[in-house]
Amino acid sequence: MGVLNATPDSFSDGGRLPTAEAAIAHGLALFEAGADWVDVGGESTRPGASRTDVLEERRRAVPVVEGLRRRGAGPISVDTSRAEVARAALDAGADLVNDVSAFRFDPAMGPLVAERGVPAVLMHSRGSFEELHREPSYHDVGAEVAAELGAALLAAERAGVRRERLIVDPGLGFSKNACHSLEALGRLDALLELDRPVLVGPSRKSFLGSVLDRPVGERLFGTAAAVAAAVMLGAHVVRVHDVREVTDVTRVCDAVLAAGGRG
Ligand code: PMM
Repeated sequence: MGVLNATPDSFSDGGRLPTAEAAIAHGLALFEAGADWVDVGGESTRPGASRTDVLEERRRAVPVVEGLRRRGAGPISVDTSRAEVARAALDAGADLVNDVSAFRFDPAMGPLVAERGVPAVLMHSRGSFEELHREPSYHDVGAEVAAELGAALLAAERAGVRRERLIVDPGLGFSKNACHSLEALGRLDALLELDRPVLVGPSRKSFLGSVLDRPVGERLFGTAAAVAAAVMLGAHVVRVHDVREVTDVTRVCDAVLAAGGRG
């Protein structure tokens, strides 16, 4: 899954794609580089970010979805926790919804995803938007993240979404300090028990910076290592900025797994 942030302020790539045309060209390049899927976002969730105006979020994301679709590219997800933005993006041709709040922020999100019959990513986080990067305490990160995502799956099902359309994500860097993120990644086995595909987003994140003591621009090998760990531990999808390089990593991991490398 390639990351396409149409935002001026995302933590690692904010402001690099100032126009819809630049974002569309980058999205096409991500597919060209090997992405099976591109994730378009119009609101930064970086530490300290405040909420983007909903009209502004739509204005950033929807033309990019529309432009990619017009050029025949896809599948495309929209990275949003607002039903209004998700609806407009789905109308413009998005195939699925990626919600960092697992439908917690907007009560209309579950019913929308149910009505449209599209897949969705439920990412683990705790608290409000402003609290996304607060560090809650955990006794057992793996078990608690799995239990809370299990509850999110049930809530989505209650809203009418079919369980087989849902993907779960431990939410590395959200509501977690560096140790929590490493533990959530190391305990992917707990998420696999939910019997849903698992998506992991380690790309350039600060937990890699804490292990390596490197700034955001120097975390490619760290990202590659986290991706390799995730795939070998059973992840099905990885969300990354550096698609060309990471595709080599996932292909080699897949080849090792196919050769009998799993445990
Ligand atoms: N991380 C970010 C944004 N959206 N969505 C999912 N499902 N998983 C993630 O880990 C995730 C996400 C923040 O990273 P970015 O600013 O580089 O997009």
